[in-house]
Amino acid sequence: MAILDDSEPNKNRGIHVLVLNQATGSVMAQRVFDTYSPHEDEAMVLFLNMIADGRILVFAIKDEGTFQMKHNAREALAKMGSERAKNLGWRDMWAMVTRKGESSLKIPIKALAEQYSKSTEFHSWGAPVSLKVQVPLTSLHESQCDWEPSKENDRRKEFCNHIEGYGSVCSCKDPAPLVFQKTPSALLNYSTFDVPVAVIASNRPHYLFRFKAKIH
Ligand code: MBE
Repeated sequence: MAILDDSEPNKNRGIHVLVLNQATGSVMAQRVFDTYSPHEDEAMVLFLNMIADGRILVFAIKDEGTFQMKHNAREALAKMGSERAKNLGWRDMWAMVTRKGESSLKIPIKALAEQYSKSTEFHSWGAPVSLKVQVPLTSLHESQCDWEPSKENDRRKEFCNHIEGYGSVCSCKDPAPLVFQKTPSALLNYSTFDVPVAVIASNRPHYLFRFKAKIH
């Protein structure tokens, strides 16, 4: 079963990242960062940082993934077990499967598999790479946070077991609230209520969760 097929040429250049659930193998997030272009490497680092420990990550370059990939992003990939990230160059091909390591532990992480092929001259690409790797699944219990039982946390568990990339919503230690007061008391003196709000996410719903508003 293919979990990603992106064979159409001239589309989705850059570093592709798939996040798999370590207990079920299902795809929890899929992104592509066009690290040929500026600042996409910064977005990639932000994304990688918020992924829960233990997730399985699959990386692959399509076309070009290094022209604007700066030190921080290379370092982030190296910390996740890549032995090649620091030297990846123009039109090199690269793929890696790794497990997101425990950020708190300072143990070096080894990738489950990594392959690299060099572009030998400016006008050509590295030869295709191919990885074959078997990843043992963990138990469901091990794969999720142990939030205290509540209706809100049941919803959180359901969401966070399926979708990755919403940061603090799925934080084990201090998760963001899912339930909001309808009318925050600080707004009671405002004269306009019941304003309809349209939320449009198109095909990038992860852009919706941006910040937690605090009203004092
Ligand atoms: C581009 C195009 C793009 C492709 C990108 C990365 C270049 C050719 C010459 C130069 C720069 C870019 N140059 O081609 O093929 O479609 O995404 O390379 O592979 O500076 O001389």
